[in-house]
Amino acid sequence: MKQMLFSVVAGLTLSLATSAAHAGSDAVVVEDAWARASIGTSRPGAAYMEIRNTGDETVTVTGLVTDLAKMPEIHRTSTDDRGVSSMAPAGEVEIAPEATVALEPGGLHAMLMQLQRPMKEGESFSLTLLFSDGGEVRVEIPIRSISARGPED
Ligand SMILES: [Cu+2]
Repeated sequence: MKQMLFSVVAGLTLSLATSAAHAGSDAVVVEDAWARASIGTSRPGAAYMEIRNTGDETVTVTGLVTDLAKMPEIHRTSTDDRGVSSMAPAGEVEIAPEATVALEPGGLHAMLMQLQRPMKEGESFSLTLLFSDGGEVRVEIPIRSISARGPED
């Protein structure tokens, strides 16, 4: 009897693990990541990408980690009614099921403060997105030219 109970429990655990494979941050896909080259390290860099939630539950980005910058943070640029733009930390970023959040010039972006080395065109760096469910998504980000405006430049 004890033996049978164990196998039922084991089977249940297995099926839960299988269904969780495409839920939460495991269901996150990052596309079109790019960054602009920097002149040096005195000013912060920025990176852009599309973060798509292919799952059926909301996911929350809680932070960023990269060895390129000591203080990577998601910022939001906003423009007031006089046309003056400013930016501030965006805090946690929620992505609804089937939704895509774009990090793009003039909007949300990954701000790379305290650069540890210059961002050189043609090189790439890795950036890890941290999620509230404990998951991490690592993205390799190609560095485009200093005048790039999108992932194809
Ligand atoms: Cu910023």
